[in-house]
Amino acid sequence: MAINVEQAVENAFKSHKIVDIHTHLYPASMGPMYLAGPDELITYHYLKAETSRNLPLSEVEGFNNLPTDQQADVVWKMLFVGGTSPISEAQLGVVTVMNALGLNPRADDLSEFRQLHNDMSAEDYTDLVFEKSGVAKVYMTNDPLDPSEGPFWQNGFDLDPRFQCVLRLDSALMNWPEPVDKLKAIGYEVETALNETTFREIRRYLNDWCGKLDARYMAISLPPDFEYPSDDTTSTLMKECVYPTARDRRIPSAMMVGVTRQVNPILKDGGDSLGSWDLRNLERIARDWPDVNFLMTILSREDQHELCVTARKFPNITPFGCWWFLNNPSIIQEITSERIELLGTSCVPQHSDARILDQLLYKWTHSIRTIAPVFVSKYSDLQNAGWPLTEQDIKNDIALMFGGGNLLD
Ligand code: FIX
Ligand code: ZN
Repeated sequence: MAINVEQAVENAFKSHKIVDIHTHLYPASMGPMYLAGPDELITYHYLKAETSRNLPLSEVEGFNNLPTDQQADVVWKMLFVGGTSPISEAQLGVVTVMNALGLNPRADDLSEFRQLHNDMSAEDYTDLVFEKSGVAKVYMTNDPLDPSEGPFWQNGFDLDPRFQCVLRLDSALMNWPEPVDKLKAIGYEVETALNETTFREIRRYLNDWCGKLDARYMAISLPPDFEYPSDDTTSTLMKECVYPTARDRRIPSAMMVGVTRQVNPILKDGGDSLGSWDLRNLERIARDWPDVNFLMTILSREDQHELCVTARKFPNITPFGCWWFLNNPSIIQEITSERIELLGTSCVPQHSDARILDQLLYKWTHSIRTIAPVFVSKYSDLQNAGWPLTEQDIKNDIALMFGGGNLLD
């Protein structure tokens, strides 16, 4: 008997708890790393960038130097009270969050939201957000070389098991020899020259820290001109250190490619942009390292179809998420369709990239609102083609794709 596909997809998403494989979230026990509540939410760099579009250039720096709560007041007035309707994806996100928390999104100021947040402990707020968003686990972005984060790992702290670790490599590998002093300071005898000693010490760093963190994978963000093979320092370190470590430890190497950092530095975190990547580099990487699983997210929309085709050629490539400027309904719809059509279920359709805990309340609702109709259409086609589809089939597929896929838990 034919099932009601729409209902089955809705039920599958309702009954499955999400594993969010890329976020910038941290537990309350990590003190200042934990970001939550209205002031952090409203000063998310996406919203600050949108605010800066409305400010005279001469005022942007002053705005960025204000204390966070005052910045939040400026953003709130500019983007939610005084202006036109808040229909950008980042603005809509705030409305969804406030609605989920039972707050009035047309309030003149943030006082009601601040009150609600201040009245709860960080632990209770975390429970509330996880519960309401249907998220079971989030993967962090962990950098032992970060001056705020490092001491937590050096000194120890209680890690909420809902937060899993990912070793982020940017600051240890990019712009070599900049990382040399930081690595030396924590006991790794790297040299300025990219020689055997340096490679050995970086491999030791990767191994030690993947072990300490029980890292689910290692991740790095790379510019559009990243080439492999190449004499470029980052490419050399990926080849000599990261890929072999991923292979030996049997964890994925995640590459997030296409970011051009700081095209407009005055916007700080909001000042990064993107460019297209030549995916022939990925073909060469996947061919040279058949025993390494590559989790790939690429920033340029132009590259998405080619990424799917490349993944068809190399089973050790798993596309994941609609990253950053792609995390908008029109583009998620397109990317998810082409991934399912070319790769079936062998991809991880989405991650949230949440930086502020509250964002789990909108990023997932919004993504699922867009992704669910894509699945409904594919499962309807399958049923109409004569496949005796069951509700359990759909549940199994969604549990796999939104539970981290085959490579992760
Ligand atoms: O490099 C990254 O992981 C990016 O996701 C972030 O650095 C970026 O600023 C962001 O927040 C995108 O959503
Ligand atoms: Zn990110």
